[in-house]
Amino acid sequence: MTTRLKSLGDWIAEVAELTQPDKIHWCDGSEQEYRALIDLMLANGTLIELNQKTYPNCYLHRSDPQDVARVEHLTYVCTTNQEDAGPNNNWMPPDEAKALLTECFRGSMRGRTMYVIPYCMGPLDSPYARCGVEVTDSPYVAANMHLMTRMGKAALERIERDGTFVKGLHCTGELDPERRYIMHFPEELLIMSYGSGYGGNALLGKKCHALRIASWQARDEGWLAEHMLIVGIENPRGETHYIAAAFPSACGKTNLAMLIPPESHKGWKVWTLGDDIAWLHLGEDGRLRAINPEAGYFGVVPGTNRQTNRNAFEMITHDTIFTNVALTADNEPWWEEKNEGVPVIDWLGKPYEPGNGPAAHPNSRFTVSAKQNPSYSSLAEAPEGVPISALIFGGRRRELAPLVYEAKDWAHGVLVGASVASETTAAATGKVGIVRRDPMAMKPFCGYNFGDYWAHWLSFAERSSRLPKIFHVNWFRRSPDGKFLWPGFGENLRVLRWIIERCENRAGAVETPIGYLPRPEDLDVSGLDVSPQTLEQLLAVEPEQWRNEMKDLGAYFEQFGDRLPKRLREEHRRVVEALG
Ligand code: OXD
Ligand code: MN
Repeated sequence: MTTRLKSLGDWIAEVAELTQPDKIHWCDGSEQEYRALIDLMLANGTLIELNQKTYPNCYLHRSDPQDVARVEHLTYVCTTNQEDAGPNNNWMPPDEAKALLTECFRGSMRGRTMYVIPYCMGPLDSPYARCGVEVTDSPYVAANMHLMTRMGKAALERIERDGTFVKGLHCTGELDPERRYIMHFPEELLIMSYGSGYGGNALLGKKCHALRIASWQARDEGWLAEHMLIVGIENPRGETHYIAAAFPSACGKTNLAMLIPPESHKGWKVWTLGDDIAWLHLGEDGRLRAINPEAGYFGVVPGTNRQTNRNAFEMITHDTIFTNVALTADNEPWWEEKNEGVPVIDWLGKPYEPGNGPAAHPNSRFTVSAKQNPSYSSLAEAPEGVPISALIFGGRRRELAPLVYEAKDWAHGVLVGASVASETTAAATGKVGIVRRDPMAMKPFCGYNFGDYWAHWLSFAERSSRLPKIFHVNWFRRSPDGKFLWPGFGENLRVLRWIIERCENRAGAVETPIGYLPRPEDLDVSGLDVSPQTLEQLLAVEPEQWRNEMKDLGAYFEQFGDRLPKRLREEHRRVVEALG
């Protein structure tokens, strides 16, 4: 396979000249090709075959122990003007960044095969989909891209028709954490990633393209690329509302996206469209419509069990690539809170010793095609996407944020999104458990200045009067003695139900300075081990804590200077005044 698109052919020739691979393989996306990639990795030891009786077509990959998460401090947005990347991004002048990376890439594929992966983010026939081509020397990346994107022949045909694509150049390199760079050049629709094989750094369709580059394209073209799951919630009357929800990494997006209604909610169903990224466009009717640009899940494994996420638990029993999990004596994958089996080999391949820390890496992952999900929505492939009734923001906060609240209007909702803060998790390198600001859960992913991004969000109110309502949730609030107040997981449907019923003007609420909250009687907690006192704690708005929060948010906003939209400042002031 080659291409009739000259710009693509020329770019591949240029990359091959620079990197000097032994062979060039154009991926066609076929099952035979996937099989051959797996066989190659089994033969060279990059993959380990798992128990094929209980886990057919499942494999384990052990990454370099120093290459297990996204590296935000080595991720750059290289725009001509530093102001355009904003204080929310690391920045380097494009020429300097390219010169640095060109030296890394020079001759870097000698002795290796270069895979050319044409891919399409979004359904192939969707006007909202956008394409890219990733060039990589990693068969692990090629196999993961097969599961995560629509890649190969059909994507190439679309690229040739469109005549445009995002360029993504990836090389595994020496895996030296000191020589690792994830660079974005949004003005040229170009990504260069060197020195890491980890998903978020190396599967360029995901965070690099579908969020950082796409958020830039979206601003230019009038849409939004967001770090959001998409689900359909069907009530017992057979009506389905679609919602999109943004949470920082490893805060349970995959679990929420595959939620199984609890016993108390017979007749309710949850349909998954996406677990990580949503592209949102205004439809002709003024409603916001969502597509999931991805075709698979790259989910956090630890914590997945029959109770927390039965759909995922079943989905990953076949045709799955595991990365950095532990092994049982029966050669089955094992992870913390799997609640069955016993680990004997840890994620590093060493005999498991409880004193050495967790058996599976806390950021160990599964890669799997979305089609394996038992709750996969029949509209997941709809080219026009689904209409969104509610947008939800959430964070992992042990105090302050109540279980749920509703923004007063769109502009206030933008403030609510901009105020997201969360305890850090193992999805990125660095300290875990520190509260940091993560506006719209996009801190690591917004490809331009947050000030301009909020202005773009605000502008939607001028373009439509049928926008979704905006909410904030916090499943992670704790009692003073550190216990989670809310049971979470399937029971989160009770909160989603209030949200949906608010969208239908059928649920009650009380107005507070931070937004509308359910009164205790507005939430159905029947059959739950949640006492009236606990519910009160879950729904409490502590003015003193909120005054401090707003002060902190105000100080955070200052760094955006003139780029901070006036309207956002006004919304902030309004809440501060209401808090007294
Ligand atoms: C992810 C992340 O992998 O957000 O989805 O880190
Ligand atoms: Mn994510």
